[in-house]
Amino acid sequence: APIGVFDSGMGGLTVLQAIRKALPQEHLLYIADSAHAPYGDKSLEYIQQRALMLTRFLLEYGPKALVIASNTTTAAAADLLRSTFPVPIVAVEPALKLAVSSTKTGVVGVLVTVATSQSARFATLLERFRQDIEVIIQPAPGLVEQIEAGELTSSTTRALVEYYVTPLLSAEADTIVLGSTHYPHLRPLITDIVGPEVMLIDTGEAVAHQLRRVLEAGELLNEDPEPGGEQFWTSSNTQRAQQVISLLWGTSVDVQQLPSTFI
Ligand code: DGN
Repeated sequence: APIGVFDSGMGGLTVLQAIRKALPQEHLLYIADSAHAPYGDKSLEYIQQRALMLTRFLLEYGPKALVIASNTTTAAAADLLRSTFPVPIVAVEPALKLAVSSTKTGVVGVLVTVATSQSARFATLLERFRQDIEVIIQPAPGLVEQIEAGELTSSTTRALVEYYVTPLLSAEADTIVLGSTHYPHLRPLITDIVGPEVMLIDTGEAVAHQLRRVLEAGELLNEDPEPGGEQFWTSSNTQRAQQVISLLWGTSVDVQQLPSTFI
């Protein structure tokens, strides 16, 4: 059985990459819900409706597990999905725990979408860490759009990143949590701007390991020695998605259209 992964668009590919590395035998299904991206400025109800819809589509393939490869969707809909569907669901959350062990100045910046920054789930997460370190929350509207357009190094993208990281650096943050699965696509650009001494932390690997533990616990790991494949869907223009996904995934891939009943 496959593993279903979804995001508002291209961000979850950073998680998919980590899963591919940790679990080379598994067959992976991926939906980029780009027709509805970005989720970061949508309402809670909107994001929940999309999460329910995409999950219903993936369930048609009889997956053994699902991965919510979006911090925004986790914050808005992880509890709802878990209480609605009986399949194991692995979710992604800004990696504050890793940040606590990395920081020396005691100041950590967190780049997130507006929706994540306003969510109750994120507030709860923050409370667990605020005693130990100073956490500066930096909502970063616009970055997801740049990545969706495949603009990883343009001057507009650079100007946005500079604008968002400047207050973090002024406050002496030495660690920046990439709190949206989109942002690791900008790792080279961000490193170029903040310098190599600032740690950038994302959650792809942690999610892949968590998925492995879930599969092991349920005796669901694929023992077949053949490497697994990937299937991609988009809710928006397939040609455009094919270009951007191929760019970000690193090899040329086929992208199918999500059936209209799920868009
Ligand atoms: N990639 C998602 C996240 O991790 O928050 C969604 C970003 C978005 O669509 N705004």
